[in-house]
Amino acid sequence: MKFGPAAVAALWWITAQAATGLVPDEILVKYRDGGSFAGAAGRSIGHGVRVESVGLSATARSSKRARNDALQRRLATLRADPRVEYAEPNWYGQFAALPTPVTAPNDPKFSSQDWLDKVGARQAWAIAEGRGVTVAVVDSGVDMSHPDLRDNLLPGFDFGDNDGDPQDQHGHGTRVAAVVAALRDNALGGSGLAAKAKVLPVKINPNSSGTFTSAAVAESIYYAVQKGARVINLSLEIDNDTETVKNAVDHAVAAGVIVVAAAGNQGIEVSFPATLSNVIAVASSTADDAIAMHSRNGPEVAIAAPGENIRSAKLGGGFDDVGQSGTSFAAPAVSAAVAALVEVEPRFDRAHIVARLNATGQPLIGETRYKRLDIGRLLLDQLPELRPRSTVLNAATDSLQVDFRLPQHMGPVDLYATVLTPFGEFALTADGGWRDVARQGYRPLLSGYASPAEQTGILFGSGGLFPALRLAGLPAGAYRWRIAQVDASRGALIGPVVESPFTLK
Ligand SMILES: [Ca+2]
Ligand SMILES: [Ca+2]
Repeated sequence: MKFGPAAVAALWWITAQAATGLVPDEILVKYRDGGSFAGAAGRSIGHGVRVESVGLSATARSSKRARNDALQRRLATLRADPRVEYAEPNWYGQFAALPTPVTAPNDPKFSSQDWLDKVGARQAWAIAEGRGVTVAVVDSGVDMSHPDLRDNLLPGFDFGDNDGDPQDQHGHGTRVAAVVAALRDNALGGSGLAAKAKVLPVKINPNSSGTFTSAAVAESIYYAVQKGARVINLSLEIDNDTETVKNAVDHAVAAGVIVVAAAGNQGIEVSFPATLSNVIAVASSTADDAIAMHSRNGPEVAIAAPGENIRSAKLGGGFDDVGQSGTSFAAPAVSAAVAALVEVEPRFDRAHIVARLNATGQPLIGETRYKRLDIGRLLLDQLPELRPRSTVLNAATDSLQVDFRLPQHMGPVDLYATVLTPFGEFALTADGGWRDVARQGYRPLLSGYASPAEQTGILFGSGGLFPALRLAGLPAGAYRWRIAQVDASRGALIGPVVESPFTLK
């Protein structure tokens, strides 16, 4: 049996409308002979289309109060007419203003934290700050009574001294923790990038030592998973690859934890554990968006973040006047961004996150394999939620009903829609046809879809915005429908918005 494109045209149509916001029943038509519309208002122009008004240099706005699913057919017919220069749907648009960035916080050292505005922090703070997300900082501990941190600290553990108090005696972990979640707008010190996230301090070094063992790192990772961390930050390098740490990271990833690791400093190749393929390896960028001289680099790096002259919290309660540098401070910026992203997109895994980081990141000078973190764009590009009411449908009698929630401030994105059938995956095309994904890849169905305000409702079906989806004529079998983002410039998949099965009987 062959998958018949005609039989599923209705499915495309509804899917496309769901994602696009067409003005129902309206088509913009321009004839090659620009004078064709003189006095044409109210007249039929054939193909079941009536001219509603004429403007835009002899482009007619045509209207036909007919079923929505006939529009695509009308478009195709009009386009096939040799007199017609073009015919297209009348798309809705939105004003292009972004959510207002939060005003500068009152933290006195914020003005010296240039990197925060560099990565779009104040745009991001209008959307998410890692609320409800735990970031484990596997490090030298954290200054547990630091006034700019303590309210965001969970009780942790000290695997360096094997006690229950992860009090930092070195200073490194306190700085790293403050990059993630120093308290914002508390009139004290500076601000973290995800100031609503909680930090789980896990100490790996004995007392104030600058060294630690791979065994302590592995123990800390298992502990962080057990304590419910969603993100684990590893601003550290180990002299050699170790199976013990690799197994711990594999365990964390299998548990759905995102592991972020510094690429390492003062060397050529990326150091372990950032070399592991299931962590997010972070390089360090400069204020000018070059790769920092101190940063290691290589094919394992997933993203860069500012790592030069980063002012952060100090042992004993203060905040730096002079910044420190290193991939140690770039990694926690990414951990914070991941914490904010999973607050709004809890289903995202490493692959989605890395793709989205790069799709929304800023270009680097002299490095094209990955981008520099832009958390503002990362969070603005939120995705719609679609949820089908039933997943087993009778082709002859049922229609697919889907609840939708379009998030506020969804930034302009490129979307594709496909149906995965027993006969392969088919991508919907703008002209209503189907394209074999296996042969032709993912292409955007539409570009620049945006949602300025949150909307909820039934997308189609009884009481919905659009007519019921008619399934009659489709062969029985297991189907999935998907709507996802693509990076139109590279044709790459950024991540599924929705992937939902349905069975046709
Ligand atoms: Ca201790
Ligand atoms: Ca503060």
